[in-house]
Amino acid sequence: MADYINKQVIELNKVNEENQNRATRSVKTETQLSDNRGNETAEIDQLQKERDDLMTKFSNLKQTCPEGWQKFNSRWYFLSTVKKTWKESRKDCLERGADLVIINSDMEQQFLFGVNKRAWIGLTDSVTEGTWKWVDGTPLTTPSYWFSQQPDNGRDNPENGEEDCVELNTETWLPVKAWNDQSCLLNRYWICEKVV
Ligand SMILES: [Ca+2]
Ligand SMILES: [Ca+2]
Ligand SMILES: [Ca+2]
Repeated sequence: MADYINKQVIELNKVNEENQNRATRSVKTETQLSDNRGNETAEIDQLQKERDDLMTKFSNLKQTCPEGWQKFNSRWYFLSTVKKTWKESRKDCLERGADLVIINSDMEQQFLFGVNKRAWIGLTDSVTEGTWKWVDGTPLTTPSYWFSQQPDNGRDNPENGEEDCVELNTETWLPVKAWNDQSCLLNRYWICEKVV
């Protein structure tokens, strides 16, 4: 009988010990899991940070180098390298997600004068003779930068034809006196403008 009881006690102790071991293992596993979770969270944070850094770099890159464009006062300007009629020039700008340049200030006028090319700008009186409108439909109000005697609509001489489009003539004239109305069918360089 005593033997039997002893055996049972030993057996119970064994079971007890095993249970304790199991409990210890389970605590260890839990710690391990929570450590892993911690590592995963850190890894996700790191990846998100890397992604944000790359997004910033990418958008900076986009801002700094569209081919052939230059930035001035949060606007982008494209100066063509070939010459076209006013209408074809405008079409090219629209295809670039822009439009022919609209000049809003002395600073912009001075800047554009600096491109040093005879170029079309986005101003025309082709709808109503003598009523100048920008390509966005707004009427020309001050400031305007006509050369003296301009606009003259080809001196209103029918032999010269109508002059309904505006070129920036930077060859010899003053920066703030550089607009000339010209026949829209002549080929000129052109300047596109867009907001980025
Ligand atoms: Ca403008
Ligand atoms: Ca005209
Ligand atoms: Ca003229």
